[in-house]
Amino acid sequence: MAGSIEQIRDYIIEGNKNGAVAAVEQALAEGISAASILNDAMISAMTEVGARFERDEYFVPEMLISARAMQAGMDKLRPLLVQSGVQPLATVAIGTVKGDLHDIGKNLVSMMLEGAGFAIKDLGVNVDPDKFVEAVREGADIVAMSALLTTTMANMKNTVEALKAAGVRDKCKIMIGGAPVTQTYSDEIGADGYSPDASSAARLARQLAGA
Ligand code: B12
Repeated sequence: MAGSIEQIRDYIIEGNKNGAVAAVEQALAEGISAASILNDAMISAMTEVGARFERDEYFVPEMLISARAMQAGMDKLRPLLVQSGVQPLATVAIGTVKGDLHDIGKNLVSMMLEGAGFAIKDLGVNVDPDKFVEAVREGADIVAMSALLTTTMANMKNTVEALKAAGVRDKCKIMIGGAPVTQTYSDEIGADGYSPDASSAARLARQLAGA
């Protein structure tokens, strides 16, 4: 049993997508629970991938390849997790702000958050502030915004203002990121946190969710 878990973990860390899917199927056939596969293999693997990134042993391409292997495994697991009533840590509504079409970093953050045990509602790119408001009304606990252009960063502030105006600011935590974004900017616009990369984003989200 421990062997299958170890194998899924290794395949994800190596970025072997087909191997990860086959190992998840094997683990399920052996009767290992979806919750155990999620916690002991998927989350554990993505935590290790994040640690390697922080030690400069992995870079964005390696992290993306591992995250894709994790997601392929998650596709098998997701329906079973829902069926067995496993609760995510929290729901994150993530999107690239209005006017901005860059989504590589946003997608990576999204995958790392899913790998850390969060449910993801991906709003895509060029996301209007009202769409974030709607997502919070529908139950998102965390709003995660990405911006890669100095000109679109202002829409992070506009989204915070829209959440306030709609009376839902206190129903969610707000985290922001993207190459031009800083902690100072996060403080300035009244977000709850900033992180510079996908691995620290997962840590920040856990902290914001109190997990
Ligand atoms: C790829 C790219 C594009 C692609 C985007 C493809 C796609 N699907 O995303 C295309 C070609 C479409 C593009 C278009 C443009 N681009 Co462009 N692009 C880039 C480039 C080369 C790489 C960005 C990237 O993907 N990086 C890799 C990812 C993994 O890193 P990341 O996005 O920074 O994300 C990490 C962190 O920032 C963080 N993070 C990201 N989001 C979030 C969110 C949260 C919540 C958290 C916590 C963390 C977090 O975690 C991520 C993972 O570690 C950058 C240059 C650069 N080196 O950044 C220019 C760049 C961002 N682009 C730029 C420009 C100017 C443009 C255009 C205006 C060009 C034009 N004249 O048409 C258009 C704008 C289109 C639009 N409206 O958005 C400028 C921005 C300048 C500025 N300061 O405003 C840059 C910096 C290039 C430059 N040096 O001039 N671009």
